[in-house]
Amino acid sequence: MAQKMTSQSFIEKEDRYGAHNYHPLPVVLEKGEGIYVWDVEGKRYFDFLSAYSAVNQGHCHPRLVKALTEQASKLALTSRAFYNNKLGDWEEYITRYFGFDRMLPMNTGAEGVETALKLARKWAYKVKGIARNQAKIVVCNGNFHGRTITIVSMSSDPDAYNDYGPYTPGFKNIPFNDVVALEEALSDPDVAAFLTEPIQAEAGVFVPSDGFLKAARELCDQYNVLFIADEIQTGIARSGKLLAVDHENVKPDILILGKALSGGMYPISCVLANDKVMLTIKPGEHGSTFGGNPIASAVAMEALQIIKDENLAENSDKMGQIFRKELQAIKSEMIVEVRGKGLLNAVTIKPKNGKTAWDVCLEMKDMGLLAKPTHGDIIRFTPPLIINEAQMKEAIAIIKEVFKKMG
Ligand code: IF1
Repeated sequence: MAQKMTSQSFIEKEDRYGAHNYHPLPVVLEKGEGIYVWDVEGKRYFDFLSAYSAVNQGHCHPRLVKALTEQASKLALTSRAFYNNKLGDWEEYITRYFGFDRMLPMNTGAEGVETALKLARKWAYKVKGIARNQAKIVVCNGNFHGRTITIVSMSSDPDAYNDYGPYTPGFKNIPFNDVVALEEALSDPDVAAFLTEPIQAEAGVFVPSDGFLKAARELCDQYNVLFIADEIQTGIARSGKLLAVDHENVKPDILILGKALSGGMYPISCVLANDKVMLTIKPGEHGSTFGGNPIASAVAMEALQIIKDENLAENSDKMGQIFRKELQAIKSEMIVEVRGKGLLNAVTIKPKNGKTAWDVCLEMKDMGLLAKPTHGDIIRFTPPLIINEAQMKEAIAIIKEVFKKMG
């Protein structure tokens, strides 16, 4: 009889045969349902990472499983060489949902960002009238937009950037949340676009000052520059509103979505824009084998409808307030700051007795709650948005217990 494999054996196998581009927490998951995941030993955990906010709707949401399996057993992929009977429905649905003229479907977040960059450059040459190959795109230090060569070319994080050159030119980095630097950068007539995350997530959940996004929008209008919002992580109710730009009633010219657009079922991303931008790209000038396939179309529509039907933006806002209030009340020398919006939150950790954020995460794992440290001293807390108050209180009790133990 085959013996059941233990966590350790799965970890050793990945370590032996996989590339070493990750350093995961030592937990091996095999099942997920709602806000919970289970490891191969059958232990249950609160998932406070949600696959980096892809699983906003909760693990294996029954409506998403149904949408995926029904469409998978009928028609999975046609390519865009032919029409399919789902893509138009999704395009109509999502453009009405977010209020744009058109949508362009891709798969991963990085592809969505690349698409937005290409659109901005096309627009620069076809509409704004920038001289060929001169267009610049302004980005923020501390950004995270993905891992392609072009995207890491604008990264200020040495881990993402170093040893991947030569780099793609055409980017200008400025500090995040700095209106003065932004105006100076945008006043260059060769600037096509300003690309930003409305809240810098990977950098450690940095929420800009109130008014920054609005000021950025106004400056983009003033200098005839496109405002591109990367809401791959902040969007789809994560920050307590449908989009993080909604906190300041700002509408981007180009909106990039990914992650929770599929509720974690499948890699789905897209870019939304109005005619004047989107129609600058003509047939044959951009595309993807899988983008806009029938499964993605069916899953994405259902994933967005769940957000509305289950009032997840409202719940995210409410649960986020409880989370921050309770965590800010913890008396621990290790907690430097608790910050965030909705259920996109982070805690900055000061090491104590040689114990770091990593050790806090290990301790939380042992107590049944999963979260991951970033940049050595920050822990992000981003549970699925379906978490209810009783569950949130239970999770907070675990976190309190851990800090009580560790000081
Ligand atoms: C990894 C972090 C999260 C993103 C924004 C585009 C993308 C991402 C705002 C690219 C992706 C990821 C990728 C994942 C870890 C991760 C991450 F830890 F780096 F910071 F989410 F918090 N724009 N974010 O956050 O999307 O191509 O991956 O689909 O390990 O790289 P992708």
